[in-house]
Amino acid sequence: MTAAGSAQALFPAVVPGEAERPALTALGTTLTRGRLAAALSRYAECLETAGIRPGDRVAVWTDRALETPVALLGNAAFGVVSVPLNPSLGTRELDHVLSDAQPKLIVAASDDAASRTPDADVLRATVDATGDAAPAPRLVDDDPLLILYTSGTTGAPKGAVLSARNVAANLDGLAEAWDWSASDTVTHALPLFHVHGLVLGLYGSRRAGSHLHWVPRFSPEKIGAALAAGATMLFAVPTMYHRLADAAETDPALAAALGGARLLVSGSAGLPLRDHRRIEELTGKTIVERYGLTETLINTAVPHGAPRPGYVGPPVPGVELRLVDDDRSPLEGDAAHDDRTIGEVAVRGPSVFTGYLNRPDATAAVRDDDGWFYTGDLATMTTDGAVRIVGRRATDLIKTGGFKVGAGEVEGALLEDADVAEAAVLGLPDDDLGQRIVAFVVPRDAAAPPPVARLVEGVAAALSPHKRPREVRFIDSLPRNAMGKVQKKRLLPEPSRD
Ligand code: MLC
Ligand code: AMP
Repeated sequence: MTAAGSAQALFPAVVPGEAERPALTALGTTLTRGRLAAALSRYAECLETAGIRPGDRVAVWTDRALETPVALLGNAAFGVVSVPLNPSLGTRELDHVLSDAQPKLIVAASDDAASRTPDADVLRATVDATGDAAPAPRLVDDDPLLILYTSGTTGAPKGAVLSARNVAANLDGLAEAWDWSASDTVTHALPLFHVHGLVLGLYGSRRAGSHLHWVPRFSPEKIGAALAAGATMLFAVPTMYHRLADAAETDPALAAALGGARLLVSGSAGLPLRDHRRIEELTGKTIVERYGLTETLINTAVPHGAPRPGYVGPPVPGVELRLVDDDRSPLEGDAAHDDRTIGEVAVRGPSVFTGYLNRPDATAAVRDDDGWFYTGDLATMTTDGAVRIVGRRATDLIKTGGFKVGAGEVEGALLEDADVAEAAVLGLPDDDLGQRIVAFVVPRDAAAPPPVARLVEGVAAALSPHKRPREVRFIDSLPRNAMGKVQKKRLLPEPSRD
């Protein structure tokens, strides 16, 4: 491994005298800093026994169990590259990820998960927090730390390769913006196979030295309990805040618990102003938003102490950000910061990923020779640098519940059904999910369309349940222009077309 430049550890070592402070809580178990360090050392020994060396790729089924965060932290500390796997991954997507990433080992916290990959080398993870802790060897270097799969408009998801330096630089910038320190307790109920829950929630807590109270399955009650037990920061997607607001309307204890947090952070999709206001009215706290992508990590963040609903904040310290026009030329003069002129967000800096695994073509399409990454997100900017996200270039990218879904992959899965002639998938506005996936399906036989449940289950089983259509509408034909190209916008009700 190269230890380019800095000799700083990715996660700080346990300071004598602080070993008894809580580090990780999940499902009723708390590991202190000392015991967590021991558990990571025991886990690393298991990896070594399994023949794994620093630099190897290890996939982790992200089951809702304490073993999962321990394995993901252990991989990072030991220097292996984690490939997190959504436990609900459908067969087609799982085959793709495994053949693309070629992990040397798969770590599973349950027999269920282990049984899904019978032909692979599987390590059944346990949490053994006994014995001594070896000093954390992983340095902040340019070697890969994570491969995170993320959807595009078409085709199978791509593996974004993030280095230890990408992650460390971004987390240090966020710690500065949010005054995030070892005296904080973060709580979140996010899955550990995406940036939000994994990089910010899990790795961020370790890097800041704070306590993480992970709630493996979201419910307003469990988040309320974690806050009431002393969590100071909450990370959540807008759908969760929407549901928290609904619940807090009839649950004053939940409202008080939310109001007691130091910082409520929303991200992964835009938080509607309506939900901003509801939370503020119910709790007295204003949510701060931050905006990011798997490939770039977090680009902007509203700082602690300066809430600004409707804006995702100025760039995170260390991130260069500018708005560009259709030709990727920077907006100039007033247009660059009049809070009116819309441009595409481009970012540059140490948090931008190293590239897509096995896809130099796709990497070149999003990052230019000067290191600028083009996000596809459309935004305005104020004179003091606050960014407001107003849309996305590609209508074929859907954000539902904070998950990114490519319309093309869902259409492909629908077309696997023998009774489907054509399919077009759109994200329609939804109060709870932000966007809900709606499939417009042309059946082969209009008199005998396939059962909706079969289509929905088919997508869930091939891709992943969160990619399933929430609604299926049968139509006679897809609208096309004179060239025969499908015009999805004509499937929308008039007011949603722009
Ligand atoms: C329901 N289920 C089905 C099903 N219907 N399974 C198969 N077929 C069907 N037809 C199952 C689901 O698998 C799930 O099981 C359970 O029922 C509930 O599913 P759901 O209805 O889809 O979940 P929902 O309640 O809508 O979830 C809402 C949510 C979730 C907010 C909890 O959307 C969520 O966790 N979002 C977080 C997304 C996130 O982390 N994004 C970060 C991306 S990183 P089971 O067993 O699975 O519960 C990024 C960068 C950045 O964007 O800036 O952060
Ligand atoms: P993903 O590929 O899952 O990492 O999703 C990244 C996308 O999520 C971005 O390109 C944005 O479109 C969207 N996103 C993330 N955070 C926000 C936010 N705070 N407001 C609006 N959109 C967001």
